[in-house]
Order: sequence, then C-alpha cells, then structure tokens
Amino acid sequence: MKLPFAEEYRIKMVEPIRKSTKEERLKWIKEAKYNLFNLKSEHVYIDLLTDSGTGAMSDKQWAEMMLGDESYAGSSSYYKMKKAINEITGFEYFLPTHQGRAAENVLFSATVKEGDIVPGNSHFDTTKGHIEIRKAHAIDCTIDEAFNTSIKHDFKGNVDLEKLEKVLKTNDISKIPFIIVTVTCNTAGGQPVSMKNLKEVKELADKYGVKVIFDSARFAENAYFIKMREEGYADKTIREIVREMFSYADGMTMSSKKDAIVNIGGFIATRHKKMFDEAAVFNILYEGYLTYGGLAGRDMNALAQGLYEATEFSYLENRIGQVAYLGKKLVEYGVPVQQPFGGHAIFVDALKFLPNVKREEFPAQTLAVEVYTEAGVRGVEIGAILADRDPVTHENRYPELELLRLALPRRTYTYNHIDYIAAALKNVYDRREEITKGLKITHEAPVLRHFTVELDRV
Ligand code: P61
Repeated sequence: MKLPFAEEYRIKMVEPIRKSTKEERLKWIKEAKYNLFNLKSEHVYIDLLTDSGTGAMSDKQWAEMMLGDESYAGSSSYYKMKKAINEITGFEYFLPTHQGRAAENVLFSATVKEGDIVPGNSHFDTTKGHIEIRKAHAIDCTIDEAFNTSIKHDFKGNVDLEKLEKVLKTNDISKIPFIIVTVTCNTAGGQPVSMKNLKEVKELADKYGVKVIFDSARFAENAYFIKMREEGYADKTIREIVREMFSYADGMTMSSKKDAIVNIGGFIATRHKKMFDEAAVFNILYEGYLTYGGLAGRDMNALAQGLYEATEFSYLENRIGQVAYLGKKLVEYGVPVQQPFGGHAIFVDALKFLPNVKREEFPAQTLAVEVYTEAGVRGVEIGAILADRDPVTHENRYPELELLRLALPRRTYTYNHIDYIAAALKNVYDRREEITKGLKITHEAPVLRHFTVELDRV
C-alpha cells in the first residue's frame, strides 16, 4: 500500500480551545454588532479570521527567542535577520518593521505622493489604504479570469500585461513610483503569480523605467505553486524559485506574520541603496532605529528562523495540502468556492452561496455570521464592507467578488478540525434558501471600516 501523506512534525505543546452552544453564539454575535472582529477569541472555537500571526512557531523558533539580542543598536539578531533575508531573497538592504502595513507606511512615505498612480494585481486593503490616504490611486490590473470563481486558471494572481501597459502608456511616468505585485494575491483568493508573469512585468516596467515592488507576505506559498504548476520548475528547490522570483523585483514589503511564521514582524528589503536611504528616514521616525524597527531582538531571531522553515518543501506541502483538503471537502458538499484553491485560505463565493441576499445587504458578511452561529467557526468577509467607500464619491464599492475567507493558521489545526469546519459550511449550505435577509451598517469608520463596522440584521 502506498503510504499516505503525513505531517513532518509532531505536537509538543497544546492550547485548549472551547466549544459553545448556538444560544451563546447568537447572543455573542449580537453583542459584537455582527462584526466578527468584535468577538472575544474565547467565544470562537475554530478561528479562521486570518492566517496572519496566528501560526505555531517551531521548537527552533522558540529556542531562537531565548537567544535574542536586545541591544538598541547593532544587535546580533539584526544581523541574523539580515543574513536570512539576503540568503533567501537576494536583497542586500533591509529595514525591520513591526508588521506588513508598517513596511508599507515607511516605504510609501518615501515614494508615494499625492496624485500618483500605483498599478498592481488586486492590491491588499492595507496597501490600498496606504496609497489612498496619500491621495494617490491604486489601479487594479489583475487578469479577468481572477474574477470568476469557477474558471480554472493556474495563476489567477497574474497581472494583465495589456492593462498594465495601458496604465504605463497613458499616464505621466513620473507619477508612477512603482508597480506592486502581491505574491500570492490575497484579494484574488490567495492565487499565485507565475514566474513568467513576474518576469514579463519586470520587462515591461524596465521598458518604461518604473520600479517593481513585491508585496511578499506569502512569497513561499507562491513559489510552491510555481514548482507544482509551472513548466520548468518541478525539479527546482523552493529556495531557487524564491531567488528567481525576487530577481524580478527592485524591492519588497513583507508581513512576516505569514510566510515567516511569527506572531508579529515585517520588513522592507531592496537592492537599491537609494531606496533604502530614503525609507530609512521614515523607519526611524515611525518604527524605531534601523537595527530593530519596532521589533524585539527575539522577534527578529524567530523571524529569521521562520524564513528558512517556510521555504522548505515539506512544510509547504503540508500547509497547502491542508488548505486543499478543506477545499475538496467543500466542493464535495456542493459549496461554491474559488478554484483552484488558494494557498492560505479557501474563499467561499457568497453571491452563489446566498443568492437570496441582496448585494446591499452584504452576503459575505451575512454568511460569516451564519457560519459562526452554526459552529463557532470564525471566517472573514472579503467583499463590499472590506472594499470601503469610494474616496471621491463616498458610494459603497461593490467588488466583482463577494467572498467569505476561511484562512488556515500555519501548523495549528488538525484534519479533524478541518472536517468540522467543512460540516459547518455544509449545514449552512443545506438551509441556504431560508436565508433571505442580510445586514445593514449602523456605524462605520472612514477607512478600513471592516475592523470596527457595526451592523444589524435587516
Ligand atoms: C490577512 F482583515 N493580511 O490576510 P500586516 N499584504 C498582504 C496581506 O495579506 C497583509 C498585509 C500586506 C492579513 C491581516 C489583515 O483588513 C485586514 O502584517 C498581502 O497585517 O500589517 C495582511 O500585513 C498587511 C487582516 C490585514 C485584515 C488587514 O488576514
């Protein structure tokens, strides 16, 4: 018999989690104003809100925590992180930051001005937020296939080169500080970008003299997909693929809470001394001195170790395999999900799942509330609430996709948990016809409103 897949780790420490009753959950979600961010985590049984900073560190990462050098300047932890980043990405210069959006804030403070244009592939919400708050514009150039959840395409995160060239051709190039490519593309459903596409984007950018930045939160997962799906990469190691990917970028922002498997951390890295020098000013202003940038020495140590672990094939095979297992179960149950499955999450197509709930009543948020009350499983809306209002017209923006994201923390839940999650979705799906009313907003913030939005049942 062929031996089945099994994890290349065992569990040395456990954290108890508690189930609750449906009555309790109905009360808690009402008190939370139907915003799942407002729930206490102890009121959640399985937490799929995000894979950001929620993973399990390894024994080696915990050991590194003890070796952290907490010197204000020039700590060995800084040099350990610098070495890991250089070996893995090839970038010579780097700045630590406390998380991904801090890296965006620092880099964009140095590069993005009012009236600028930043093309990319479905910018992540914090990225877009940091562009728009500077009165600049994020232009989405993702391929059209990304917006249809049932079309199969190996690299739905790809940039549409025609759309990109149109932006480059029709705008004043001095107003385009860089192109940002998100690998994998979270907003499009954790979808990868092919090596061919990364290379072509870089060639096009070079033709127009524009820089390319990778939003690299899930760069290792992207490399795994390239290895598994793209011709010519099957025999290359993840590290070789990662090095080639970054060879097509001028720099990167990183949320280390994803593919460096730490609970907090981020960085900027670049091959250009000038970009480093300009960003360094803002790093000191907003984050901290150049050799710690908002992180403790121990955090930098764990982060460096995490970068090595996240770029091991067996880790990625297990990680992405678990996500795919959830996806397959849901497909088996008839639940409409984004395909192919993403690297870090399964994205449920709420417009197809709840056709009786009007768009203005936020079907994905409604579905998130239903799944939570059904089973204590917390997902997150990636739809009209997250999309915020248009900064000029102040109208609600309705993105092409209205999704419920079920993000799996790294190395955290077992296959039994996954079966439970799938059953929860199936139960809601079986009674989908009865769900006809959604939610209305009663209070919202001007930007990134989904974190604090308050809602009520229609
Ligand atoms: C997430 F509800 N992602 O997916 P920071 N780029 C990319 C990300 O995925 C990302 C950041 C930059 C999160 C956390 C999160 O509205 C939300 O370290 C591709 O979180 O600052 C973060 O990195 C920013 C969840 C962020 C949200 C914003 O769950």
